[in-house]
Parts: sequence; C-alpha cells; structure tokens
Amino acid sequence: DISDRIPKSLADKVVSAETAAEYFADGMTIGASGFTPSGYPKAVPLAIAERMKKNPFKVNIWTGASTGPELDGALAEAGGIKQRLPYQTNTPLRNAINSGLVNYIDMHLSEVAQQSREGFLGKIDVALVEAVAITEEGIIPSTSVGNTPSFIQSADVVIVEVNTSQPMELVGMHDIYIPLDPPNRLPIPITKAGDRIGTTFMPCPLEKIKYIVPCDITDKTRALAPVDEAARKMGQFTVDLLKKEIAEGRMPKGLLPLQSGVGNVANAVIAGFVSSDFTDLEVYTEVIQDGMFDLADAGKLKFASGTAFSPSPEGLQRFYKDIDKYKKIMMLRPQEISNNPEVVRRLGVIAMNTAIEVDIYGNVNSTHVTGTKMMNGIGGSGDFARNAYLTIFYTQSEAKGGKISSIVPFCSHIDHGAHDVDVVITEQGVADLRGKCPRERALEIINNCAHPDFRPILLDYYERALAATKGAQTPHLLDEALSFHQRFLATGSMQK
Ligand code: 0RQ
Repeated sequence: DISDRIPKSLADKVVSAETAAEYFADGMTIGASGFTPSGYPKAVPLAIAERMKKNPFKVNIWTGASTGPELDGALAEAGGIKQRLPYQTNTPLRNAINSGLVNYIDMHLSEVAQQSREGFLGKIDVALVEAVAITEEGIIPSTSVGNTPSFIQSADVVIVEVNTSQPMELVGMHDIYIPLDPPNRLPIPITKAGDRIGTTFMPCPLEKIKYIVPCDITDKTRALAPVDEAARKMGQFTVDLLKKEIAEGRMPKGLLPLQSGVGNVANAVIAGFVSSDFTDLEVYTEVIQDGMFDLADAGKLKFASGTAFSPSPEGLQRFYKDIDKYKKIMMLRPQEISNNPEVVRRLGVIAMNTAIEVDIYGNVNSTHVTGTKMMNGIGGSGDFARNAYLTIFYTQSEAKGGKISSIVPFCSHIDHGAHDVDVVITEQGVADLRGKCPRERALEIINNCAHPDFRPILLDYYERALAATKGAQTPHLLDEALSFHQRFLATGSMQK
C-alpha cells in the first residue's frame, strides 16, 4: 500500500499501470529514471509493451544510463523503441541497435541533462519516474538519480511509480542540485566527495503529476563474475602503482577520490583495495558497486558519492539489510554532478575504466566490437577519463579464448584519444604512458601489456611502420592498421 508514501491530496491520482500506459502514443519521448538496472520504472513500461504488442507504436526512450528488462528489454522485444539514449546494456536492445532497428545515440553521461534542458535533443513529453515516495515538495528517487531531476523539470507531464520494494530508509541519501544553464551557471560548490549542496527530493510542482502507479517489482541488478586470477592481478598492479605515486610525492597518503567503471574488471580492481593497507578512501564515481560495500565493511571507506547503487543481487540484499550504516557514508547525486568535468578536475579523481581494446599508441575503444557493433556505450568513462588527475584503462590482454588481442595496431573505433590515457593495465602488466611520445608508448604497451602470443606480430608491425615512415611521429602502415581485425573477421582469429 502506498498511501503512507504520498500526500493525501494526491490519492485520486493513483491508477493501475494499464491506465497510465494508455497515456503513451506513437512518437512520444519518455524521459525515464534509471541508471544501471537501478531505480528504473517497471510496471508502466511492461504495460506499454503489452499495448505495443496489440497495436504497434514506437517511442523514444531517454534515461540516466542502462535499465533493466522491464524497460529496455520489454520495449525492445515489443519493437517499440524508435530512439534510445544515452547508454544501454540490454541484449535484445543491443541486437535491435545493431540491426538498424533503433536509432541509438551514445553520449557522455554528464552532458545529457544539460542538452535535454537546452532542447538540443528535442522535447520530453513524459517523465516516467520510479520513486520511494512523494512529498508536498517533490519526488524522492530510489536507488538511482541519473537525469531524473532535469527530465522532471523539462517534461510536460510526470508519471510516478511509487515502488514499495524500495525501503523508506533511502530517504535522505540523495543530494539533488540542478545547475543553472549558461550564461548564468555558477561554480558547483563541491570540494569533497561528501559535500551536500542540494535537496533530498527532486523538485516537482504536484499539479504536474498526472498519475501515480503503485509498483512492487524489484530492481533486476546484474550478477558479477567472481574475481578471477587476471582481475586479481590487475587489482594488485593498481595498488602497487598508487603506492609508488604516494612514495614519489605525486599523491597524498590517503590517495585521491576513486572512480571505477561498470563491469567485472572494475569491480575486481576495487576488491584489490579491500586487501590493501589504504584507509580513509574517498570515492567520487557514478556507480556504487559491491566492491564499495566491501570497502565500507572493511572500515576503509570514508565517503562514496555516486549517481546509482549498482550492486549484484546479493549486494542489493546486503545494502538493504545495513542501509542505516551505509547511509552515513554514501550519497546519490544527479549524473550531471557525479560525472561533472569541473568537479572531477577539482577533486583530482583517479579514473579507472575498462576498454574493449587499446592500440599501441594508447587510444582506447570502449564501445564498438570490430569497429562496427555497439557493445554498451561510452557511459561515463569519457567524463572521467579526460578530466581525472590520473586516468587508467584496463583490459584483459586477450578476449574470446585467445582469438582476439585486446592490444591492436590501431583501434577499430576510438572513444578516448591517447591524450586522455595515462596508464594501461592488463593482467600482463602496466604501461605508464605519462611523459612518453607515441614511439615510446608503442614499446611500453607492446612489451608490458600485450599477451606474449601477440607480442611478436605487434612488434613486427611497429618496426615495419617505423621503417616505412622513416620514424614519423606516429608510425603506421595505413593498409595494415586494421589487419588484425580483418584477419579475425576472415579467419576467426587475429593470430597469423
Ligand atoms: O563478451 O560477455 O560475450 O563474453 O566484451 O568483457 O572482459 O567481461 O569486461 O564486463 O568489464 O566490460 C568495455 C564492455 C567491458 C565495459 C566493457 C568482450 C568479452 C565479453 C565484456 P561476452 P569483460 P567488462 C562508467 C564507465 C564502457 C562504459 C564505461 C563498458 C564482453 O566496461 O561497457 O566504461 N565500458 N563506463 O569477451 C571483442 C575485444 C573484446 C571483446 C572484451 N577486444 N573484442 N570482444 N570483449 N574485449 C559506468 C557507466 O557508464 C554506467
């Protein structure tokens, strides 16, 4: 029952998901809550998908980041998504994107809210929002904030799912701040990860709320792979690197605020910090994953600021169980703030993200398999990579059982130019690119990070390119730069 989670004056707006779903029509743009499979609307999208199956129509879906099966999955399977932005991780949706059926716009996550407010992307018709509760002042988000405050501000109409599976203890964990837009923008007054600068609710005039839908469907968070030997090594390399930074006076003893990306590798790297002797760690990131709860439980976490909780299913239960403890040291902000270049640069964040492939000069591909097929999206990796104090990219040196080298002559798609990459870490070792020219970087990356099985053919490429270009700034053989990828497509392996 949601009656104790909404103001009495709104009781007559409570309807079923099916009734709310009737409001949606072909061509509408929905600004939905949700960031990773956390805090996204569930009951209404399922009901919209049912309508689409009977009478096909398509909508545009804008969110914080990825969402769960009830939104991306159900609508993609119903063939109901025309345009999607800015990030996704859902298999049916990914297949629709890579079959030309969905117009997918892959964006820096920090830029979405501003661009939506400014009208760069078109207009939002409906904000569809999961909430813990509604008060006279506004809407209280659940396990993520994402772009929801701005979507509510820009939309004509707001439809709220009040989710009773989300504990009321979440109230007070959010810090909602919507910057003024240029030319009136002011400095964002965050100087420490834990600084509170906004409200605990998302402002919304109550008359803008069209419907309120009760929902008790839980977040479908994603399981994490166990930390394997390769990931454990990458974690250890990171701890060793940061210890050296401290020893050489480039970083304070308590490190600088940590950011870590999504996925198995990023989570395993954080696990490496749990068994290290670092203490009083601060985290300024977008996703708060299981590893952060491990750090908190080990008494090593001073504060974690993010825009979403993205635990595994077990991690979510652990979070709910001890929420009062975690509440003291964790906070969720809009992604425009959690990923804000100004704040990331000011705090001096250590950015740790995963690549699909890295080339011998340090360019990074985070998004496209063999240069054409979208995996997930750039997400927040670019927001952090360019602006961080120290930017590290991780990848296993090989993929698909050794058929693919993740170190290639030239990336088949580039999300992060070499200018944004300080260090590359694989299970083989560490390439420190700082203060190195492209020719020095190539040897550092091939010798330290490539798998020994691929090192000879990478070195051979580099040496022939060096000779052919007579030692050019960035030696390449243009007709061979993508030969590893071409060989994989032709023979099923990048090996010669
Ligand atoms: O495929 O699942 O089919 O086996 O890519 O690879 O090694 O499990 O790594 O889960 O950490 O994901 C870059 C995708 C890595 C992710 C990426 C295949 C591999 C496997 C996954 P299978 P792993 P992870 C802030 C940060 C961009 C967004 C970002 C990502 C699958 O980290 O989306 O950084 N990053 N956001 O087999 C072909 C290669 C490959 C390859 C790996 N070279 N070629 N396939 N794979 N390397 C968070 C947010 O923004 C929300």
